[in-house]
Amino acid sequence: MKFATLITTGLLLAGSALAEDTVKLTRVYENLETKFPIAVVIPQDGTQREFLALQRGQILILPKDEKAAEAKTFLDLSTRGMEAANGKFEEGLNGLAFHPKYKDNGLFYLCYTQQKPKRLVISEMKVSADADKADPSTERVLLEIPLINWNHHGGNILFGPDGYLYIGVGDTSKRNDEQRMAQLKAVMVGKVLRIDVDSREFHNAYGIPADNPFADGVDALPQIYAYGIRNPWGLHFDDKGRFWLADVGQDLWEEINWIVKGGNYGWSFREGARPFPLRLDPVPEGAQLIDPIHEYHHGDGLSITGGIIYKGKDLPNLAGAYIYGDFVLGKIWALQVNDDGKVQSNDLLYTSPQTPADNPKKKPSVLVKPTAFCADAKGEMLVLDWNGALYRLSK
Ligand SMILES: [Ca+2]
Repeated sequence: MKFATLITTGLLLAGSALAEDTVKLTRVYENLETKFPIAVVIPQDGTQREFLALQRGQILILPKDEKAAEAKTFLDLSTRGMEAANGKFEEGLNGLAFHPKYKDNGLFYLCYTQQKPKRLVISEMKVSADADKADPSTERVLLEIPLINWNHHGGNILFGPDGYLYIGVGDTSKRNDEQRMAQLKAVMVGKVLRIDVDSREFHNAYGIPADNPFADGVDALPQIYAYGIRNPWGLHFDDKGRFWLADVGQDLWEEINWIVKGGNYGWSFREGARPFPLRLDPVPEGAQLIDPIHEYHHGDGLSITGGIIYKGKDLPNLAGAYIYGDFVLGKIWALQVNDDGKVQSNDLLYTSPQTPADNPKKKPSVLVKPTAFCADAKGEMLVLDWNGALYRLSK
């Protein structure tokens, strides 16, 4: 009842100031408990099962019947103590990826936070004899990355077309990259990492791809694939092999980047495609800072949630568009980009009903806070909402 009031008020207050939505969000799985969803991932095992990862440490298998009131629990790590008391906003389970050969080896990968000491854990686990149940006793920790704050650590993981595991790690700074981590190649925070989970070279846990940009580990950690990243949220490889990464901005600009091997994406010398005014030391000579392919100002949104290329059939107008959103203001856009990275169009598709805060300095309450954009088994677009709902983009 409270929610209904909020929505009505929001719509009334919103008035004509908001652009008209060109898509709808249709609620799906409304009878399931889906608090704090962070990803829907489909393993390449032919079953087309949709695995829903929840930030509090559970992985559910979404039932075929979208009206069902129960889902199978594939894994439950909710008693692991992933979050600190003040960490519930960003800590927890942040990433899930299935091995490209999951069908044969039953292996999948998790990225989650742990406390005392605060760290990001990347681990491997195996399915049990029951294909719908993971076996937590098989867990094998690959990598642990020390963190010094509860926020800005990213944590999305995915396999690239090369079969290697990519890990997006934020700068672990509360603000301003105070520790100057993002440019420092001696730490794994503020980076995109790439590791070979099939190798046992590194402490017998994983290997370093021979063509990683700093594979020799001299003056830079060999796990690093790209750097100068603030808080990556939303990693995606498209069919053309392009690697999309949304980097959450701090004061003014939210970014969409195309990541290339060894690339330096600027933070904290730059925020978006401009100098970051709070960093006064000079950019090292010869440094090549790569600007985002697209950015938006904090007048339009406050925290980017990266998405994926739309490949479904229901919304032909969106064919080939990169669908992404803003977590704080509840917006969804479609970005069309040339092969050379030049933006052709950026259309606002949807704006969540919202209620302005009493205090104008505070953020509004929005109904839909997108945490991820994921393809369902038919290739249609699911929008995951941190407030606890799943939606499908529809006409
Ligand atoms: Ca950047």
